Amino acid sequence: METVFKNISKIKYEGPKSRNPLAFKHYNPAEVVEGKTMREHLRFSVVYWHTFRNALSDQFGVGTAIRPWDDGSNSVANAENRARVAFEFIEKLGAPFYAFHDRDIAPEGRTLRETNKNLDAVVKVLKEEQKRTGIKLLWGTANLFTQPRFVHGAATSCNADVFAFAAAQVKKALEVTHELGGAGYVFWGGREGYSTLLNTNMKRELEHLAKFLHLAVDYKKKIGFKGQFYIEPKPKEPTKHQYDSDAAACLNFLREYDLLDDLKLNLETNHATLAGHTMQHELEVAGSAGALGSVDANTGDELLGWDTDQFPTSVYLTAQVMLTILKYGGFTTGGLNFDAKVRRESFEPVDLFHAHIGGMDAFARGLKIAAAIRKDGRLAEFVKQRYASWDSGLGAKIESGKSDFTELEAYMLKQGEVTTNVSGRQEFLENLINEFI
Ligand code: XUL
Ligand code: CO
Repeated sequence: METVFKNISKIKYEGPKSRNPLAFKHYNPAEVVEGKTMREHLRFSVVYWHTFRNALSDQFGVGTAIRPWDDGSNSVANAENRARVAFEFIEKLGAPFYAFHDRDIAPEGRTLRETNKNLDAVVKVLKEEQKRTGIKLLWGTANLFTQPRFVHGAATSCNADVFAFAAAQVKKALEVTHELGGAGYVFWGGREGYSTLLNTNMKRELEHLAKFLHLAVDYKKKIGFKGQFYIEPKPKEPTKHQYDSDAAACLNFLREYDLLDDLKLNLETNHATLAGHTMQHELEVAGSAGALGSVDANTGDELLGWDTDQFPTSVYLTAQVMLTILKYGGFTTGGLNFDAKVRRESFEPVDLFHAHIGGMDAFARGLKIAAAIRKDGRLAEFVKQRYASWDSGLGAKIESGKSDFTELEAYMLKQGEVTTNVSGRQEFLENLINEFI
């Protein structure tokens, strides 16, 4: 099948000198970096919601997107056709994965039964297209935030019936993700938070969220779904305070409710920004806890304070992200999922190609730069040396639990003062990174 993008041929790697806007300059899928191909390292994924369902509206204006294949209706036939177009796009782009919310692939019906039937019809098409193209599902998820029933949240709603509806919806979403061979499943708590504490029993809501996730883990085991579960941190939007606000808060929640063995984190760059962190910080927090699962690869706008979900173009950012991902051993089940949309002004179908090519090239460069920094070794050596006082003598004794306050006091009383501090050399290190960019 080739219909919609007939004027665009398969996107190829042409190298850094190419001036073809519809070619990769850096993403060379078969090129080996640190023993793995770029394709294996980066595991790019196209998101269904932004790329095929986002009309590009904003707070002040209606959607601008021109999508000739979409008849604008909520019919199942339109959804099925859209699914085939989506695969044509992903195939031409050469991304190995995609991700979806249940409600962006198929329309909601009048009842849950009808909705499930709609979903089954589109899943059948997705299954055929996955088989035809070899494109795989990185993760599935359920939209538990758009429909008005979720006004007070889903698992954390004050209304037990809403919890039940959300459970039924996630049950079905897990079944279809399993059927499509999904490598993972994401929980993003769209409205799991609060707008005012005046009407909120926070403890009870958190317990319900934990209960919900435990029930999902139980069901996953019951159906034999082996994909990885992830929780996706975000501090605000749409609620004023989301419970899963950042990587540290998520890990604390998972630990408190005995869920740490079953969920890793799906970290999103723009969410890190909203939380007042860098993406590298979030990756480091997750990585050091053994919970770095997957990445929603986008970026925000420094001048706008909301979740703009832009495609990543900063090589400095991608180099830092890849440096941390490589440090923690690279992706296993996860990948770089473009949870990103084109700007409202970029309304033509070809813009979808430009945006993804740019993001893939930015990450391919980031990967190459990170690998070069690691090969050079000076950065890692600097960090190692910085902690050298812990490798022997008193430091090693403290780390191994063989010292106590009495000994440390005696040691310091003898020394009188600390005379061994050296510079952190931040500027030197920033210059070092720039040598590679
Ligand atoms: C919302 C967001 C979601 C999740 C999946 O900000 O990032 O699209 O990635 O529900
Ligand atoms: Co996301």
